[in-house]
Amino acid sequence: MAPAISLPRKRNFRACDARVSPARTRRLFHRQTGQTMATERTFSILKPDATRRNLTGAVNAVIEEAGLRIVAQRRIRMTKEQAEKFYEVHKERPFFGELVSFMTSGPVVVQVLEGENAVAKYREVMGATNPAQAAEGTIRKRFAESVGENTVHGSDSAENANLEIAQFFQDSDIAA
Ligand code: 3AN
Repeated sequence: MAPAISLPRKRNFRACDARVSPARTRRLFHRQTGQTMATERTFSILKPDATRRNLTGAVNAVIEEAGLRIVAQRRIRMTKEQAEKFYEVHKERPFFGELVSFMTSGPVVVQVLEGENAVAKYREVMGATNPAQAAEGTIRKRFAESVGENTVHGSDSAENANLEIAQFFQDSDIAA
């Protein structure tokens, strides 16, 4: 599990850039230490195994308890084309067909999450890809059924977060 994130208290920071768009990260600059603290956005999907088992509220509670804010959310039925585009990076992997078929097997909830270091924070809250290896208290440990049907997706970098958010949301869909 990633180490706990420890940052100076927020009131010591001032915003250098007040606008947070999917393509940008607001950086708060600490005058005394010169450190920056990032208010980031990440992209999340509550997968078909979560909607099928009526777990979207339970998963959202874990997300919110971790201090992440759900600033955009929509329940959709992903098309095969959307799923293939979204998981294009995995297209040579043996599980690609199975993954696309699972992601289109039922409704999903696509979300934009915002918070300090949201990308890393959400990865920590989700837990390892394989629920058998996920840490106690993580979403995948608590709810995931298998490595394929593992309840949630979260972006693995700020750059990918921006690309993934842009695939499903416009700036005007996001209310921070
Ligand atoms: P993560 O979602 O933890 O970033 P990735 O990016 O390695 O994991 O994999 C993307 C998705 O592909 C996973 N969330 C999971 O649904 C699926 N997946 C990964 N590895 C396997 C596997 N060995 N068998 C079946 N599906 C897999």
